[in-house]
Amino acid sequence: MNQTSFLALALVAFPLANAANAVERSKSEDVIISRPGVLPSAVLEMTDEPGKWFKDPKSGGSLVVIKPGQAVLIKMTDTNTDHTITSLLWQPGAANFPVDQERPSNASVTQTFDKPGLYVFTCKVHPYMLGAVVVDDPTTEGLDIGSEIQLVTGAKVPTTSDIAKKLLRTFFIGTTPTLWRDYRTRNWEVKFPDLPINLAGSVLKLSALNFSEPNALLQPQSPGVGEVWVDTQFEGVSGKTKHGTATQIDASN
Ligand SMILES: [Cu+2]
Repeated sequence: MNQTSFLALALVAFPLANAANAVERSKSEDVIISRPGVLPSAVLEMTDEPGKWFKDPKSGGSLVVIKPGQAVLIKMTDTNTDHTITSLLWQPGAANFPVDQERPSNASVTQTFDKPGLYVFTCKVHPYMLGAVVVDDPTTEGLDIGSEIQLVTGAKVPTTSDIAKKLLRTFFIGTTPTLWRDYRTRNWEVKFPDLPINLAGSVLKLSALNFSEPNALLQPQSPGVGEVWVDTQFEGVSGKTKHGTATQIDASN
């Protein structure tokens, strides 16, 4: 094939491939959204925006609160990449759980939640992507986190345990860029809102999980050799619309 006919083929094939994608995309979404009797009460939209990987279009946050029996639509209409919608932790015994899309795609999910408590989703390709649903029983005090959480590792832990509190902290820090650690400041101050949460019937404020840690940089004991490459999909750079950087560091300096 000569160059001209290759170019012509590429020009024809490219829009066709895009059109095929678009058709498939809307088809899969339509099928899921129009599932009889399941109308989502909230939406989490997967994005390429650092921290806002699963974004509630209403609040801009990564957590939606619904009532038992309601459904959430998790959709991938605002991302350039394929993902999976996968449960990271959920309520033990909850119907239709865990959720796991085996392969990355852009297929949406409408998920119904019956049991009050916390549910966290991630993407198997990008495990830092986190989004949460709290199924809140309106008759109880505070936001229902549940009494236990089932982890994807197979372990089941009480929500009052240190590991559960660590996971809560990790979720809220990971999805709130203003809480990310900044070594230019003296201390890493993590302050959460005074939001009442209900852990196994005991109500405490999310701010009880606040902490402060010194931002001390440790000097290596022996000089480095060669180069270190730091690759991040989080970092924004002015003038670039897509996030992500690769930084080369001379380890001997
Ligand atoms: Cu992903």
